[in-house]
Amino acid sequence: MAMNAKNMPADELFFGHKACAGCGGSLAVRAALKVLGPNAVAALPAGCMSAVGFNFPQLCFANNAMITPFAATAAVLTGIEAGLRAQGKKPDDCTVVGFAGDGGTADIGIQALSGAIDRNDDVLYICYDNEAYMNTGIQKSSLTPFGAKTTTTPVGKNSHGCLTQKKNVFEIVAAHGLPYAATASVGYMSDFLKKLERAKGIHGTRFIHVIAPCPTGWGAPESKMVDLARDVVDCGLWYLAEYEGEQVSGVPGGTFTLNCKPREFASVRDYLKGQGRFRALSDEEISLVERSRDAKWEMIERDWA
Ligand SMILES: Cc1ncc(C[n+]2csc(CCOP(=O)(O)OP(=O)(O)O)c2C)c(N)n1
Ligand code: SF4
Ligand SMILES: [Mg+2]
Repeated sequence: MAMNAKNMPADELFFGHKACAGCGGSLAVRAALKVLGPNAVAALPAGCMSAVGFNFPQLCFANNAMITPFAATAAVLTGIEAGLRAQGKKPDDCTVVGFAGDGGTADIGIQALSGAIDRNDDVLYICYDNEAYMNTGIQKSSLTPFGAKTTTTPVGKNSHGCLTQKKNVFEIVAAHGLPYAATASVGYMSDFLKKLERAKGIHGTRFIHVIAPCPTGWGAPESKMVDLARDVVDCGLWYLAEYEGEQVSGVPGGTFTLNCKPREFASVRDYLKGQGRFRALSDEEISLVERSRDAKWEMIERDWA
């Protein structure tokens, strides 16, 4: 039977950490390790999850875990996997997994990630996306969405928050033709667990991009984090999808699958206005966000249906 939020193992592998209450990133790491099990070997770059997880003498991982330089998550995964192989360990027994933030993945870590995919190293890379550099005080990354207020994209008389669009890392990664990639949300836990199980059972490089709200950076109550992680999917600003490369799907170029298509989109305005970081958005800017969502969905329905 597939794992879901009700039957997932009670054993905790990531606990006692110092994350803020309501942290979506820590929920993603905790859930992923329940699927990957105690033999998983984890690598985490500089970022909130390493900052809250490795506080000497308290290591908050029950499995093996280490911190990597900010840029080097995927390169360190490559090294760990080679080391385990040299020791005669079977990849099925111990998944090598990285947990990196949006900055650590889409900005400084993208070169190492691209290299690991190019070599098709047998590793699972999970990007927990809280949409800014949270650990250093909420600076913009290339996954910060249009309009969001951060300390480097302030809101004031002459500035309107983030001016750039969120980079599509899932499609950039899929364009490499790797065995498996997926998007997920901590608000759709059963879907996330299913994708983790799927990724665990595949060899070669796998990638999961999970949206993981942050009360501190998003300016919303911690009790609303799972709701926001659902709302962003329901209003169409984040889609749940999978890519299976040729070696898994057997189809030249691979296949994309959309896992959830809202019959009618929930309100983008309600999603945005529930967060302090978007409070200054004008009506015109909100309709710009809606138009860009609609253009994206037209592409999805045309190309992936
Ligand atoms: C080479 C280098 N540059 C900058 C830093 C400082 N730094 C540590 S964590 C961090 C932000 C990480 O952001 P993200 O990857 O999105 O993870 P989050 O903190 O949001 O979980 C930065 C800039 C560093 N550790 N190393
Ligand atoms: S700042 Fe955000 S991402 Fe970092 S620990 Fe707190 S809630 Fe989690
Ligand atoms: Mg981040």
